[in-house]
Amino acid sequence: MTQAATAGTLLVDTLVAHGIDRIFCVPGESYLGLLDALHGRGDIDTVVCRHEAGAGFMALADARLTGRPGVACVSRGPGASNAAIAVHTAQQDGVPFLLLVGQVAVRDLRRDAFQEIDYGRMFGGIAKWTAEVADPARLAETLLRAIQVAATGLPGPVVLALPEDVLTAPVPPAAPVRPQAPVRAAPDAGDVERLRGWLAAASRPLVLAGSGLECAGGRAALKAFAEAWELPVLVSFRRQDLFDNAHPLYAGDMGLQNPAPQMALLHDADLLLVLGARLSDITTQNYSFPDPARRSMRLAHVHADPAVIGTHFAADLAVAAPPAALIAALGVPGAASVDRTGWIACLASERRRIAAPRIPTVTDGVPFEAVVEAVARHLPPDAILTLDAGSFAASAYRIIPFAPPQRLLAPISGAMGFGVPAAVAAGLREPGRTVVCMVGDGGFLMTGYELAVAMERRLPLKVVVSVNGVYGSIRIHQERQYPGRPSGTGFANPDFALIGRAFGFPVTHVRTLDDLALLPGLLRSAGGEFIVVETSVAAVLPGPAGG
Ligand SMILES: Cc1ncc(C[n+]2csc(CCOP(=O)(O)OP(=O)(O)O)c2C)c(N)n1
Repeated sequence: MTQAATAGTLLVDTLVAHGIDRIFCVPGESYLGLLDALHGRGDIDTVVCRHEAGAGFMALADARLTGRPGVACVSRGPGASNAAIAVHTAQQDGVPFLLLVGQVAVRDLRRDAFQEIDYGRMFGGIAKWTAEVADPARLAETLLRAIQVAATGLPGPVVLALPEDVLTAPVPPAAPVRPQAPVRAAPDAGDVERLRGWLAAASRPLVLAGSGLECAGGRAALKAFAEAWELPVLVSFRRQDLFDNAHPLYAGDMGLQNPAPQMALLHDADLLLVLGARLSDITTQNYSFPDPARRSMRLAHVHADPAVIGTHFAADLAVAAPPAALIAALGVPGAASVDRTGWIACLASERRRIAAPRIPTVTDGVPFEAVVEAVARHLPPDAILTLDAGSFAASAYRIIPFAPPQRLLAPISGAMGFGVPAAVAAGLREPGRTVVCMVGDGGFLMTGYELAVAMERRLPLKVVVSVNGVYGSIRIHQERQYPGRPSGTGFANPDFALIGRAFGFPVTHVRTLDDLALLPGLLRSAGGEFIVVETSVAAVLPGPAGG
């Protein structure tokens, strides 16, 4: 049956015109008009999720893989509340995200109608922009702005509330909103010349690379730039996949707490060139790096969004342009005059020291670091690794030597529940690649049921569940601050093997270090694998074993 032109169809046509070929949803009666507009469409894949947090996380992971806004559709009130974690994560991670929320009918707006929420107030503090389309005639312009806001500058979440009667309202037959040309900002020629001089003269330069380089060609541009100019590269928090970690110029990542000897070395840099990263608390080690009172270190900050420059540190040179544009403008260096070999070697050897596995001897299970070490050695070169939040993940950030095109999908926000949905989205987006998810028992029981989507779509995910019966990260903090007084951090577990089987996965147990010999085969297998690791708690707690 031919579809009458409604605001719902205009919306879907506009998403498609912007290259959006997949949306993630949990249905609601508040947006039946949008669901109907999706009916029978071959150009957009509707992924039906089991919880709005899962839908939102899938949309964020998809956005990180495509560079386009991820889209989740959820119902009003309860649905939008469940999706809030994804809005927060998109904001903290700087990921373009459109959350489309069904809303009560226009006549009931602001009457405390059934399941009504004023989304401007609800998401005001975490969304980049929130809008409610109360007039179908304003849908097109609102969509254009929503996509533009989500995707430009520092990308982020946009929430659109769509009253149910607006979605079904007829609109004049019209072409979908056309994508506008990309907004290009170019670096100032004088700044480029100045920076060329600084880069040529620096004895101890450092590049700090961030999400702004997570774009088509960004990683290749960073590599070519670092090699041409002989620049060691640090990556920002949880962005290890921007640069080959085995490259002699790799200097490591900015983590939750970098070791003091490494920080002492980094403070010795005489030029810090920040490319597409925000200088936020973790990346700056709680605003201590660079030293705000630095005397001998120059700071050049390059970011597509001027609003993130100069927030905590006065830059000596500030460029509001995409980092890849600056790299292109800098071109190639003249003849090298400064010998940086010693500096580069020091940074690399410090990084190697940090990355060396430290597997303690314990008797209460497998130290998860041993699992990570095995994954590090056998991760296929095309792999996408998704990490949930938890103590099990700490060594993955340290040890796994990511190398493009490998990808790491892990939220800067530290949101639990991201790992499994992100793996599902990655499996859908990159069917030819190996997708591995590592998740704790706590995190798995938050969103692990999204494996139902993997089952439905026959995605051969490799899911590694670290089972230790505690919210380990929090138990570690608790032991440090309140030794011997565990409270609110332990729990009983279901039988994870049964859960894995219920979702159609073959299950493998890892109970001893010897069982890890199975891992290479499991990572290479053609089908899905569900690996249940009986993880030691003693290995990570403060004390003789955990250190
Ligand atoms: C949604 C959410 N709730 C709570 C937290 C706080 N938190 C961070 S890590 C963690 C424990 C994770 O436990 P688990 O998944 O079992 O992994 P483990 O730390 O034991 O390895 C908690 C509760 C969080 N980051 N996100």
